[in-house]
Amino acid sequence: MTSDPLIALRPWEAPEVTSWGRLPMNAVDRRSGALPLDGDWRFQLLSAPHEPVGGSWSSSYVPGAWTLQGTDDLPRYTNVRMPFAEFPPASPTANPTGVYEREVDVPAEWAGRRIVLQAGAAESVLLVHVDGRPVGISKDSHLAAEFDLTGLVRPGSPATVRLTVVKWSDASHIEDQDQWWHGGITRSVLLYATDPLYLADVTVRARYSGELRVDCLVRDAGGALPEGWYVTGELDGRLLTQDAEFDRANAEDERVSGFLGEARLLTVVPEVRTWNAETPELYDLTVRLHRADGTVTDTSYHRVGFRDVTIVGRDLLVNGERVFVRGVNRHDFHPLTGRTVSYEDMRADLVLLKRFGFNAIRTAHYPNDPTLYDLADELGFYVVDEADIESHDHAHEIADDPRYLNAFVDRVSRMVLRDKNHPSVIIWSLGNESDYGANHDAAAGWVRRHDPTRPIQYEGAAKRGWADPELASDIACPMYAPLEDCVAHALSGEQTKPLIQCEYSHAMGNSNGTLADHWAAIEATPGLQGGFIWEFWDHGILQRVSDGRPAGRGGAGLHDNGVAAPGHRWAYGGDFGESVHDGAFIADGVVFPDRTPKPVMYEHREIAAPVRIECFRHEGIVLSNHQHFRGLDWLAGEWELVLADGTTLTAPAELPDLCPGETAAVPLPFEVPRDGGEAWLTLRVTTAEDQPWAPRGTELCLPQIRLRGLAVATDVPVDRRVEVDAEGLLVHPLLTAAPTLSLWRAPTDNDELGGIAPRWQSWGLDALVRKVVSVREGAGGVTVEAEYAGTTGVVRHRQVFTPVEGGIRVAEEAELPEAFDDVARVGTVFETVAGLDLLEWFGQGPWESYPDRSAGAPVGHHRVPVDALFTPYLRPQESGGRHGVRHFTLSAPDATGLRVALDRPRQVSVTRYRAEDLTAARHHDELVPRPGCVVHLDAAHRGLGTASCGPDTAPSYLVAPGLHRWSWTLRAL
Ligand code: IPT
Repeated sequence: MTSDPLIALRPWEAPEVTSWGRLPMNAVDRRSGALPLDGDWRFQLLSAPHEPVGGSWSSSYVPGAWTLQGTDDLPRYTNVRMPFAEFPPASPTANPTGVYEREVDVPAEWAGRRIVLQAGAAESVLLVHVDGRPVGISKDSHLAAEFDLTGLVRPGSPATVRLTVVKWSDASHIEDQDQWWHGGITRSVLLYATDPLYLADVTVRARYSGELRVDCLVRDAGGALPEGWYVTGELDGRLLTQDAEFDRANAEDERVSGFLGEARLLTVVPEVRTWNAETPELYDLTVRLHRADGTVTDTSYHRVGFRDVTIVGRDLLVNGERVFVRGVNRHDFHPLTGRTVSYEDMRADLVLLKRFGFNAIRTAHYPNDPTLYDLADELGFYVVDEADIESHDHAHEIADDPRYLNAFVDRVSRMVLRDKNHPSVIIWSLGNESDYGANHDAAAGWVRRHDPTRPIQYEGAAKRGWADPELASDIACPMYAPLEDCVAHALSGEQTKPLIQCEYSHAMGNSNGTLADHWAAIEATPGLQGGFIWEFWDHGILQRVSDGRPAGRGGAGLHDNGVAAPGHRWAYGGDFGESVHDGAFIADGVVFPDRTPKPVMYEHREIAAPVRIECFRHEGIVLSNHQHFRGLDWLAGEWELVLADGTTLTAPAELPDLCPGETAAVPLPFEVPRDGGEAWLTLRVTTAEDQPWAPRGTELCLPQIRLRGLAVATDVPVDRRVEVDAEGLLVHPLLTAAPTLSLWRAPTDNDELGGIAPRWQSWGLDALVRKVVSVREGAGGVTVEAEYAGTTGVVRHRQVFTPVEGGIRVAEEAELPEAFDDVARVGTVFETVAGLDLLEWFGQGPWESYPDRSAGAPVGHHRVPVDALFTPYLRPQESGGRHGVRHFTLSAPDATGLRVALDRPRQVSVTRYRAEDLTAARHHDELVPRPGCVVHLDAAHRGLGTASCGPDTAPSYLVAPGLHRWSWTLRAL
C-alpha cells in the first residue's frame, strides 16, 4: 500500500474528483516572462499507476506523447467505442502511466514572489509532486492546470518536479473523441512568478459600438488585499479609466470582503475599427495592477477585437450582419507529434484555410491549443469553441450521471474562463456526441450567467428538436443532416434558430460530393447559414514500414505532395497492431497528414469565392461582391478567354468599386471570334496586396462563365481496315489492353462504408466476364457485340470501329439490366504502351473533379504529368478523375502518343493503376505503378457523395440502368 495520497485515493476512478490543489482557470496569459520547462525529462512508463517508480529512467520530450516516442505503448485508434471494456467510471488495470521528472532551478530573484507551475495539457490524469510532496491533481486533457508552488520550492535552489500522467481514467469515458488515443504531456510546461498582489483574471468585453469594459479580479497571496490598490489600462495608447461608479457600489456592498478585489476599466473608442473574420482589426490592451504608491505589481496583455454576436430571429449576426459560416472542424494534429502542435504549424493551418475560403473553425472536440485562438483573432476566423466532453460510447449513461456533473461544469467553465476574451470565439459548444442530460444543462446554466454575450450550441440538445427553445442550444446544429431536411426546416415556418451544421460533408477519402449543391441551397434559403466540414486533417501518423514504429519527432521529413516519405506510410487504425480499431475512418480530412490540400479544397475555394460573375444578355457580365464586410480593393483580376481551338487569351480586369452584396455590369473584355466552337470566360482573382495570410498575387478563385456552347465535330470516314482479334478486341500499336466495357471503380470510402460497393460486388461488377457474341466486318468498319456477365445480370455491349481520317472512331452502346440500378460507371477502359507520361486536355481541371464535385474546376486547356494526376488518398481508391473532358492527348517527351476526342464532355481518368490494383492495396506504398497508363472514358460516372458518414450523392448523380451511348476517336500523334 502506497503512502502517497495522490495514488492511494485512486483519483483515476473518481469522476467527482476533477482536480485537487489546482488554481482556478483564468484569461491572464503567463507565457511571456515564464521559465519554460520544455525539453527532455527523465521518464518511466509504469504498467499501472500504483506500480512503484524505481526502474531505470529513459527520457521523454515535453511537450509530446510517449506513444510517439519509442515506448511499447503505441497509438491506437477507435472512434465511438472505447478501447477497453470497463464501464464508467472504471478503467483497466493495465493502465500505462508515465512518470516525468526533472530538476528545476528556481531563480533566486523570485524570492518573495508567488510561484506557479503550469502544465499545458496531460492525458488523462495529471498528478503533481515537488520534492516528493504531493501538490495536486488535474483532469481535463486539453486545458492547462496551474499549481501554486510558493511554499514548496526555494528560490535559488533546485526543486525536483514530478508529473505523473495516468492514461486511462474515469475521464477517458468523457474524452472518447474520434481520434488516436495517446498518452503524455502534450502542451508546454512552464514555471512563472508574480508579485503576491496579482491579477487573478481579466475579462474583456469590446462591443461593436466601441464600448470597452475590462473587469479585473485581484488577489493577494497573503490573503487580505493591501489598502489602496488600483488598476489602469491602456488601449493602443489611449488610457482607460477605472469605473468610479463600480468602485463606489463595491465599497457600499457589504458582501464584498477584503480578499477578492474587483475593478472595472471603461472607455468608448470613437470611430472604432471593428473586428470580423474578413477585416480582423485588433487593438493592444495592457492592464496594470498597482499598489497604492503606484508601483506596478502585475500586467496582463490582450488583443482586443470590437464586435457583437447576436441571434435575431433565426439569423446569427456578427456586427448586425448575417454572415455565412464556411467552417471546418479542426483537431490539434501533427503526423510526427500527435496532438502537440507548434505556432508555425497552427499558423500554416489557418493560412491554408484562409486561402481556400474558410472563415470558421469548430475546435473539434476540445479546446485547442491556446495559440490557435490568438491566430484566429489575428487572421480572422469565427470559432465555435468546444469543451472537452465526448462520452460517445456510454453517452446515455453519463449525461445524467451525477458523479460526472462536476466534470461537465468544470470542463465547460474552464474553457470559457480561458477563452472568453477572444473576439474570434463567437459560440460556445458544450461538447460532442454525449447524448443530452442534466449535466449539460448545468454547464449551460453556468455559461449563461458568466458570459451572456455569446450563444451556446450543442448538437446533442439540438437533436431533440431544432426549434425547441427549452433546449441548451441556441443554434440548430445538426450533423450530416440531409440537405432536403435543412431546406424543408427553413421553409417550414417553424424555424426559430439559425441552422448551421456542426458537421457535414464528410471528407473521408475521395469525397465531398454535392458540396456545391449544399451551398447553392444555403445561399438561396433564408435560415440556412452554413456549416463545418468534417474535417481538416487526415490523421495519418508517419510510420516506418521497416519496424512499424511511429517516425516521431525528428523522424523522416514531410513532403508537400500528400505522400509519406520513402520507407514510410501514413498509419491509420489497425496499423500499430491494435485488434480493436476503426481503420481508415481517422483519415477524413480536406488535407493530407502533411497538410497538402486535397482536390476538395479547390472546390471549396470556388464555392466561397468573394467575387462572382454571371452572363448578362450577351453584352456584358455582371460582377458581384460576395463578401460580408469588405470592398474589392484588396483584390486584383485577370480575364482569360478560353477557346476550343486551344488558345487562351488574357486581359487585365478592372474590378469595380463594390460594397458587400453589390453588383455591377462590366463590359465583355474580349471580342469573341465568330467561330471556333466553345468559348469560356474566366476571371482569375488574386490578392492585390500582401495579406497577413497570403502574399500579393495569391490566387483566390476562378469564377467562370460559358460564352458559347459546343460545336459538333464530325469525323470523316476513310477507306481503311480496322484490326480486331478473334475475341473482337481492337488491335492497336499504342494500346496494350484493348478498349472494353467498365462498370466498376475501386470503391471509395463512401462506396464502401455507404454499402454501395458491397452491392456492386454482389452483382459481380468487379469481375465481369466478357464473352464475344459476334464480330462483323462491313463497309463502315467492324461491329463487335459482346456480353458482360455479372452474377445477377448481363450487360449487352456493342462497339463499332470506323476508320476515320487519322484514326479510328469507336461508337459504343451498353444496355444495363434493371438489376444494375446503381453502378459506378458506364464507360470504356484501355491501357497504353509505356512512356506516355504527359496528359494535356481540354475540359475541367487542372485538379481532380467528379460529377458532384466539379464546381471548382474551370474549363480550360490543362497539362499535367500522368503521375501527378493521381490523388494519393490514404487508403487507395478511385482517384484522379477529371470531369467534362472534351479531348486529350497522352504523349511521350518526343511528342509521339495518342489523341482521344470524345463525343461530348465526359469523365476521364488516366492513372498507372487498374481499379483492382487500387482495391487490393491498404496503403499507398503498396501500389506498384504500371508502366503504361490505365485510361477510363466514362459515358456516365456516379457521384461521390459523402456516404461514409452522412448522405449519399443526390439522385441526379447516379448512373441509371438502361441504354448508354457514347463515342470517341483515337488517333496517333
Ligand atoms: C461524428 C463525430 O462527431 C466526429 O467526431 C467524427 O467521428 C465524425 O462523426 C465522423 O468522422 S459522430 C458520427 C457517428 C456521426
